[in-house]
Amino acid sequence: MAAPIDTEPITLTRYVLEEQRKHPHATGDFTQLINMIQTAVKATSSAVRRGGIHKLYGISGSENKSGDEQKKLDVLSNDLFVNLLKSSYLTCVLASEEEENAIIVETEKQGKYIVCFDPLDGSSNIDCLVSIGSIFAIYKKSTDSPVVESDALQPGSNMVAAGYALYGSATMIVLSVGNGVNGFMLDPTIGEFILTDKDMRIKPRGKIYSINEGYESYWDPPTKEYIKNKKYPESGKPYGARYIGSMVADVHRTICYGGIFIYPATSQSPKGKLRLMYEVAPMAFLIEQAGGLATTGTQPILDVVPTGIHCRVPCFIGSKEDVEDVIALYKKHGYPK
Ligand code: P6P
Repeated sequence: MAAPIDTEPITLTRYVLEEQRKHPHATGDFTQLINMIQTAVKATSSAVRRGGIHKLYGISGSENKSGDEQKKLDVLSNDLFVNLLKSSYLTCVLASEEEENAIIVETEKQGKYIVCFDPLDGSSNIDCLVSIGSIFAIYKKSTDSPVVESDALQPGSNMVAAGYALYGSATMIVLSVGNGVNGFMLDPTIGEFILTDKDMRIKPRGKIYSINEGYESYWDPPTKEYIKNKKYPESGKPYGARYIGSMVADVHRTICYGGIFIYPATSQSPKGKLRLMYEVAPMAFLIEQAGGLATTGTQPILDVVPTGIHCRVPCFIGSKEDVEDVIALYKKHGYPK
């Protein structure tokens, strides 16, 4: 028996519209912007799920039988986000993981929003069907001067909204517009994102740590001591270890189950691997909106002023008390050096 059609669905569009009505001066632009992002996610979801059949997986520049150029999924997803955001007439700067320089939207199409995004994060996992995701952060242009790339270089504390799409066993958008965190599952039968996880909150302390243990020899002393404490606690049980290697999936599990996700500085990458603008800062915004914490070890992630659109930062994000343990260890080891 098919589930009955919900005649009163709280769709993502309806949720954002209701949030808009809480702001008397709202113009409806933000609602429209989220709708454009929704469309990019729906199209990316469709491509990800057809990937193998249409040879969209990590093959670059291959040609299908009809000679059409096959785009890699991450290139296809980037094209979708760029084209839909530009054609919204609501954006002025786009900073994408896939673009070396920020895209300055042509003057006649410019709007007040700046969107930083990783269109398909974890794309190295595509070919083995591990869950991947899209991540986005939304800012407002804060100057009246002509649009330049540096308009995007704002600290995460200026963020207007952030979200991610998880292309997992289902496709889900997790979004915060600064008023808590809500999860919306894509119902493919109606092509709408439906509110399924209202007011998502992260536990104050979890029982899971998530880090790539293969790089232990490269970690700094606070990280080494922290993970040792999780594996060999002075009292109580050790934490469980979970690492998918796809940030959106690891962070989503952390919000759902509690615990901590870590990509630390290493001797090989002193600033870590993950990028601030379109990976770490949006996830930090979401985690803190859900009641968690996000630090570089020595500084709140949302306070970090970007030095460039692809700058990297170490990150410890998750349950408040777990992240506070990390901060205490960095202080104990005399950081910042
Ligand atoms: P490592 C995927 O390539 C990614 O950008 C993130 O999604 C993920 O968290 C990280 O890199 C995994 O990196 O070095 O552990 O393979």
